[in-house]
Amino acid sequence: MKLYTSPKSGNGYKVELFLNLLGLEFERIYVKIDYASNSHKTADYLAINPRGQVPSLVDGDLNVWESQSILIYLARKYAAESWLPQDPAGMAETIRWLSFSAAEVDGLAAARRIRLFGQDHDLTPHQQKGISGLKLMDAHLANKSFLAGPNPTVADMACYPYVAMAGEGEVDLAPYKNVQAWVNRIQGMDGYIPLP
Ligand SMILES: N[C@@H](CCC(=O)N[C@@H](CS)C(=O)NCC(=O)O)C(=O)O
Repeated sequence: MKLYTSPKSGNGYKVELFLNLLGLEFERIYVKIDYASNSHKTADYLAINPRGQVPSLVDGDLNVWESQSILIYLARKYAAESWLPQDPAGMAETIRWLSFSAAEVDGLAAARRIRLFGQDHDLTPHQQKGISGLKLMDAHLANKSFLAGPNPTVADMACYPYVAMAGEGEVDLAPYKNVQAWVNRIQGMDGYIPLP
């Protein structure tokens, strides 16, 4: 398998983390992202990922792009069922948090992008969106070890990177004790890797 990612990409990291937790072998290929020139959107790379973004996973003849979609692919193909529960309620709960990762958690990602890559956007609305998500997650995690129940699922992989790196977008995790405990739980898992 080949994973196209970039060193600071939280979306790439969620896939790389999951691959490591599953103990799967893969080749990491870095794509040099340049937001100013879009020079990474080459014809060759657009043939793999029509958005020209990272991450993309190539497994044999199959190109999978969009990080949540890659997590689902890996879970179905290579992981125990608990990573993507099959029962209707468990699957609905898991998919809900995958959606959440692309909504409120994406506010934290956008705030980080503005700070790290100097994008000329207003930070505050993205931080506020992320904070509303952290409040909701913190209440949800009060009596749960992981987002979709007692076991880790792809939902935890999807949400983890940008929540754990919220500080890089100047959002303080200190008020969210249950979120912090969840972050620590993921960091304690066998095969855990920090952002490379
Ligand atoms: N919805 C996409 C977002 C991917 C994304 O925003 N990737 C960033 C790096 S984290 C990227 O490639 N940015 C360059 C670009 O948008 O051209 C996913 O979840 O995979």
